[in-house]
Amino acid sequence: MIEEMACDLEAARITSLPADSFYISDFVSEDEEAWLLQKVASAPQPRWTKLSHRRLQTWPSPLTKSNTLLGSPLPTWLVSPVIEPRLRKLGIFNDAPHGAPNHVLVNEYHPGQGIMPHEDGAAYYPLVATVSLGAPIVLDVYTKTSRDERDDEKTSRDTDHTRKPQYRILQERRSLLITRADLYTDYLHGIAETTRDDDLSADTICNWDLLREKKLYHAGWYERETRTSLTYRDVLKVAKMGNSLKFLGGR
Ligand SMILES: O=C(O)CCC(=O)C(=O)O
Repeated sequence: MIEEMACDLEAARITSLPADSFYISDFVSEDEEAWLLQKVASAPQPRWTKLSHRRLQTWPSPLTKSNTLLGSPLPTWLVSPVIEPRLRKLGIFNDAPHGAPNHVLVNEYHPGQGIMPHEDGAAYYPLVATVSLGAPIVLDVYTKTSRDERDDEKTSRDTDHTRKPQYRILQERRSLLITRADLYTDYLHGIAETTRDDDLSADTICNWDLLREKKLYHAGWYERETRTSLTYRDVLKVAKMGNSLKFLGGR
């Protein structure tokens, strides 16, 4: 199944979205999903950053204030099988400065939790590959307004609960979602803080035709369960190990 993704990225394109996004519903197997979730769960407690609406692990380390990654390898469980061989075979990171992801955020959402509309910003090459584990979730995509361009308005954006998404992407467990280019730079994305995703149909979910288990959503809704995402990115600025002390404030 997964090995035969045949590197056919075009077949996975979400055609109703602005350029570019791709959805592969069967990216990791059930065994791999269970193994990855166990790896996330077995990370030492200090690895978790507790935020008000989710918790987060940052691998290999958080970026510095100047958006620099202190160069060190990702742990092997985040490399194989997701990066090697699968993302490499898809070739999506070929044009990124480091040719492969060097940074992974692990997000965990319990029912009722989410993430406010935001953009991922200039620290990264404009490409995110997200592996979803444990349960489905809907990612909302919003058109960026001129107000969003102004940093000083960030707070009001974060508290604007009336804002309606322009597109909705259903991410099934075990799937891969790739967003890049205009969709990365010109839009915001977020996840609603709800215990149930509803109004699900071919008319409202832009990757409906690419779903693996449409029948699960035929009632038009599902109850949220704990969902974990692995978001793979390429950080543009990387400090070589020898220079890391400088970034950490050492001599
Ligand atoms: O969990 C997700 O799919 C989205 C995460 C996200 O938006 C982020 O880490 O910036």
